[in-house]
Amino acid sequence: MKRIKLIEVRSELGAGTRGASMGPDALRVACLNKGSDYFRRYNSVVTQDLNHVLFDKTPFRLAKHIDAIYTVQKGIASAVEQTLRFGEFPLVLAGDHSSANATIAGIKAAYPHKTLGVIWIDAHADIHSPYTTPSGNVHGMPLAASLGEDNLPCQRNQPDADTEFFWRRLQNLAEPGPKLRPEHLVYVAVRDTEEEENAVIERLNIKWIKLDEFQAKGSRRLVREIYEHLRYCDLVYISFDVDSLDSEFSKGTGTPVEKGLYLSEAENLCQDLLENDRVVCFEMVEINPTLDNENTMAKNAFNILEKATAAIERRLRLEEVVSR
Ligand code: Z70
Ligand code: MN
Ligand code: MN
Ligand code: MN
Repeated sequence: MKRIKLIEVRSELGAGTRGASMGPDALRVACLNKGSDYFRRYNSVVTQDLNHVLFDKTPFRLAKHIDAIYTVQKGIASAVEQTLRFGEFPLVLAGDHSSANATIAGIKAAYPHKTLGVIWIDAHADIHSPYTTPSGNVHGMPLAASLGEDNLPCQRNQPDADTEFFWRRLQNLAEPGPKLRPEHLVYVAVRDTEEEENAVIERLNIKWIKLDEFQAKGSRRLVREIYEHLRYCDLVYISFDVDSLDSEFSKGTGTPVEKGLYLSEAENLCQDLLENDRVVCFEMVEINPTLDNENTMAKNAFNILEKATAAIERRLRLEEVVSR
């Protein structure tokens, strides 16, 4: 790949609290205040948002605004696919985490015959479906959509036919069928889950690295283990939800959760993960400046983003040398 391209997703339709659509802009402000040329260095594309529908009451109680989210996701998937086809590295800065289903679909659309691994750094497992969701917030569902999983053994809701229609569309975004296999998914720092999620994680035997294991082994060793687990994957996508950080550093997100990553741990983790040449996409989500004080969340996230980006750059330069 030649260079990095930023894909900015100013949507918050999948979140339960308002404001995450301003996350990418909060990162821009953090960049300007730091005197960094980050957002001048990279080309960026902004995908279509439909945030005006937030002023309407959604008929989809078990997957709020899923009709508009489907439209937003088509835009994200096509931007990610185009970026990869153009030989560039898509770095997605999104509002709410429902975007990740579209990012995954876009990667699979660009590389239909390759096996994709996903590293999910988050306080949450985001593996609910409309059949199990406690909230109806679609940012709690992207992995179930990508896996093609409904988790019917744990069913506790009965979505109506229209909800099911759009849920199938999300599961079949860009191309029909599941985009991800459960053995190719790794959770890091996930610590706030519901019973239904625990059950499906166990049934599918998904690898789950908890904080104490990360801290005991250290980033380097953990990263080696993660890539060993993903050894049959041709490509890897890394999804970074800022609520993976300890709540001390993440007041400016919808649901801060205690006992999370320290800033330096997140920086090292992202840096070590991104040095692997199978990584084709990185995403950062869920910054909500309206819940914050003095843009602290975005400042913290921007520092991580700079470290992550530097690791991608090192890799791209190496590839360039090798290909010459
Ligand atoms: C809960 C639900 C959630 C944030 C995802 C929470 C989901 N499991 N929260 N991202 N910030 O409602 O599905
Ligand atoms: Mn998430
Ligand atoms: Mn989360
Ligand atoms: Mn919870």
